Amino acid sequence: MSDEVCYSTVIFANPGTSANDVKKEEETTYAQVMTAGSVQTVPPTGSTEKKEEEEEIPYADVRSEQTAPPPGTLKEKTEAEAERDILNQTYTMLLQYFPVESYCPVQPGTQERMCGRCLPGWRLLESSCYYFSTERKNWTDSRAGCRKLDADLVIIENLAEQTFINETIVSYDGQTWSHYWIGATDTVNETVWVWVDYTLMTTSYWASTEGNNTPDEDCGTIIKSQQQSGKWYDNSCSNSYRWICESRALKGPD
Ligand SMILES: [Ca+2]
Ligand SMILES: [Ca+2]
Ligand SMILES: [Ca+2]
Repeated sequence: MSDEVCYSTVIFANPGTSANDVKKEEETTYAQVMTAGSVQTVPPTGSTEKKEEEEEIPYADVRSEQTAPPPGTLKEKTEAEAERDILNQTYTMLLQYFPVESYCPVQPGTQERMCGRCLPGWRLLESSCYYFSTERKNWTDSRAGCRKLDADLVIIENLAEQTFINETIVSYDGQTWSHYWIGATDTVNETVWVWVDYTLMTTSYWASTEGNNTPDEDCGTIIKSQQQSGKWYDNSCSNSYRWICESRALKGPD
């Protein structure tokens, strides 16, 4: 029954309208008829000729109506395109500030970029990256070298970090003895050791008798040696040693 054509005629008669007027309106009014699946216009009763003519006309618009996307799909496409444009804009801006070439080198085999959490040649421990130099410079210039790479001299906060750094320098090259600058200094207040981020040194791994300021030593190193590798020394900041940088690693996949 729901597919049957139903129509109704509604006449709003003004107060005072005579019965004849109502009748007149009734004769000339035709109604829009709706079925469950389509909308059709029903011509005035009695125009049989026109009805037949309409029936002969093929449904010329049917094909285009079938191929046109539903309004919902069109809206989703427009939204997706807008989102794509925003993402492209964000990506272009990121390329200006993020060193993509450094962190995401093109792989020789696939020619695709692969991003690492650290710069190539740096070593990762938890959320930090570490660089171990082969050059030698004084403490200030070593620190400047780290800062150029968006890093700073290493801050050794716990035994895990201390062990990792010691194991790395022990296996780093064939040298049996070498000092590496770390980010500790007591230049401002003698015997008050602070890190390069201005935090107070609360955990330390000094060699025995070290941290002694003898004769005038205000910058910290970690030593690679056969006897006491990994121990800390205070040294003259103008000495030339290797150095260790630390930077925050890029966030990896969870
Ligand atoms: Ca650290
Ligand atoms: Ca000192
Ligand atoms: Ca010393």
